[in-house]
Amino acid sequence: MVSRRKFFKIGGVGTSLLPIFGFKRAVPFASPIVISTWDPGINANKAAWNVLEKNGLSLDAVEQGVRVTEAENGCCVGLQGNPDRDGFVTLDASIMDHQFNCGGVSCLERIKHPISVARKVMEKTPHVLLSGEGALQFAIAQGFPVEEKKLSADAQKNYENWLKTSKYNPTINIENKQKIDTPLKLPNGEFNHDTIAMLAMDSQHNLAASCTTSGMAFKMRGRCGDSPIIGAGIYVDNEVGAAAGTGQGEDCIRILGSHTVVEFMRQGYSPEMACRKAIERIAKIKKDKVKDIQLAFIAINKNGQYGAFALQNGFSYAIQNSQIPNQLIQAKYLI
Ligand code: SD4
Repeated sequence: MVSRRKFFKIGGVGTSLLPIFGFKRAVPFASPIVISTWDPGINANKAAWNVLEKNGLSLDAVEQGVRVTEAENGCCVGLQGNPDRDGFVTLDASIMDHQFNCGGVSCLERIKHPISVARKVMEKTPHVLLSGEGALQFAIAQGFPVEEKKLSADAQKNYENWLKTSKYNPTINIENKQKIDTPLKLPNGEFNHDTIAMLAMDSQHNLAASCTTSGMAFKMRGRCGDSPIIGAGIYVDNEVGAAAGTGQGEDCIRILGSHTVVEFMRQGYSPEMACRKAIERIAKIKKDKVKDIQLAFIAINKNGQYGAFALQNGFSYAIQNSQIPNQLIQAKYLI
């Protein structure tokens, strides 16, 4: 058994040796571990950790974790999020376990916990993704309560504001700029956001990922982002690692971002470097339009090492493992 002190020592060496030795366990596992996107990740991590510290499954942890954010007061994830340009809140979510089982829903309306519907898609159907009316019918058949079609007070205000011009220019993570100029704090002190993605490794060293979002504010009706698309919004390969993306969904889909990050980790890159390389790929594609978008990734590898990287300043992620208490970290960024 390796002592804690020794762990940190070996951990440092292990990190630098990783590109040479690949995944030959240069470091002991730092598990359990949970990592999630943006400031609301702090509260979500607490719920995930409750599962992980009792030797629960990473799959349960990532579901329970993001359910907190889906229900959180004043948070834009879930039914409290901003609507599409026709005034409907449409939700995307996905989940993936350590055995390539995965499920998702897109454009789901009036269901409080799309992440749990995504899990049912994974467990109860031969499919991976259900969308729109069909997803809703499936949720109802699975016993999920249907909520009233109603915008939250904040979303109503935002929508009315947007209707004044109805300019179709959906930009993701403009809050990135707001956050720096005029921080919008929630009553509980956390920053508002429309998406949460989470990765976890449990004490059995099994990985899982989840993501849930109200998507891009004032999007076209029927628009589906990266979050429910396996390989784009989330990806898990239990031999290598797990990754998740947030930000401009269309650009994440373009490079199947989360899968790309996992493949970079397979090549021996650290989680942070793997995220960075995926971001660099997007930057190269977007050329002079790169400043118009935000995109970020989080990742953990099979050794329990974690990392993140963003295109622009303003991306935060929450991390907790057996050595590090739950905390928020500002990610490094490219431009
Ligand atoms: C989407 N990727 O719908 C999501 C939104 C997001 O931070 O992650 N916002 O495109």
